[in-house]
Amino acid sequence: MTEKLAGQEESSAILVRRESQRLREHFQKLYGQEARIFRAPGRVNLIGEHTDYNEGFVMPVAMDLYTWVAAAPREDARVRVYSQNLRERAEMDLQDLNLRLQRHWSAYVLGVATSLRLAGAEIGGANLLVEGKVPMGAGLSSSASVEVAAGYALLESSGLSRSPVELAKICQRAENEFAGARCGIMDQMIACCGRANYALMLDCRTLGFRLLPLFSDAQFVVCNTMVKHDHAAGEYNARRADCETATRILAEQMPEVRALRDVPLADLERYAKLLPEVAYRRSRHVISENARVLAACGALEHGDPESFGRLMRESHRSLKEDYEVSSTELDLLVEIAGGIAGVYGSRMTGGGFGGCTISLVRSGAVDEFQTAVASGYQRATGRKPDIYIVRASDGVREVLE
Ligand code: GAF
Repeated sequence: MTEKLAGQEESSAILVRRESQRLREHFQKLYGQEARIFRAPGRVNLIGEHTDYNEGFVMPVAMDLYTWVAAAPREDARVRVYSQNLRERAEMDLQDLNLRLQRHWSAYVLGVATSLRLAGAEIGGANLLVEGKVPMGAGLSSSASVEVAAGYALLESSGLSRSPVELAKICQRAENEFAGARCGIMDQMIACCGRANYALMLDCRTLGFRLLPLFSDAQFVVCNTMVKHDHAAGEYNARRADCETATRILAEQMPEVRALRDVPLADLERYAKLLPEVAYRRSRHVISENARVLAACGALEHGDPESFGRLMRESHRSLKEDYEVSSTELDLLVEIAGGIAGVYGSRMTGGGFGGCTISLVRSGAVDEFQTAVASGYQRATGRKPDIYIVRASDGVREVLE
């Protein structure tokens, strides 16, 4: 390990210890109990957008931004939660599983408790303190990190365990049924299965995955437009409905089709006239994006950032023109990045309508990239973008420090 890296590891271990100590003390004040500490990461998707709910391929990385949960069991069957971000409390009785759909922060925790019970995990009551460090509405999956951290903490507090894939499914169900977003499985899977230094190449049909080491001489860098995707849930669900319409029509012609994943581009073109124009374009994005993820997997394995970058640029164009989930600010960040030396490619990442871009940058050019993006974006919009250099991290864990 180089001297600089050793120094970084040490300072991050100190920060982790300090953070968990602070949470333990806060928990003691809130509930008068000793807590165990857990954390689950946010994520950034390298490529493969809006493919997960079409049973396709995605390539996310767990980021070193986390939701932290302090937890301890209770004697009764209540789950009590305090959100440090919102300074609000919520609670539920585990005997009552009739939680109704609610667009409220507590759905991400109480929905998971309900979902765990519905999946047969006999969790007991618990006190929780939740503190999210993943920026909200930035497309870095703060919600899945809350769900997974809370779900893992609830299981552990009851002396139970579930496989990472099972926990991911339980959390996805909570988000679909109680938070009202018909999200796919990508975000929960990476929050559960992420691994330091690796990207996850995930098949969203089988939930089988491979861990791929990142480039040794290029870095992924995330730039935040600082525009939240607050009102995106309706648009997201509408995109899903477009894909379902297309799948239904195409399956009438090709009975083996279960999802857009099963449709070759040539067949989409052959039956294009049968589809509403919008559904055709949505399908063209999904089908071509799946092919791009498979190609990107090869580029990563062969240490070929040039090809990876080209695929990222194509992905952005497709998301902007065919899937229509980009925004003026996302397009601007991509355009600025495209004009900077040492940038292989750039694209919006996550659900869209705001949030972040991801760029692949030659290692020696990262400092200059950050300065140029920040000044270019600020000049054009008046907003200062947050910028994160991606450090691929582990999935949900107990913090023992
Ligand atoms: C959101 C969803 F939660 C994911 O499931 C995925 O569909 C993504 O948007 C788009 O790729 O993060």
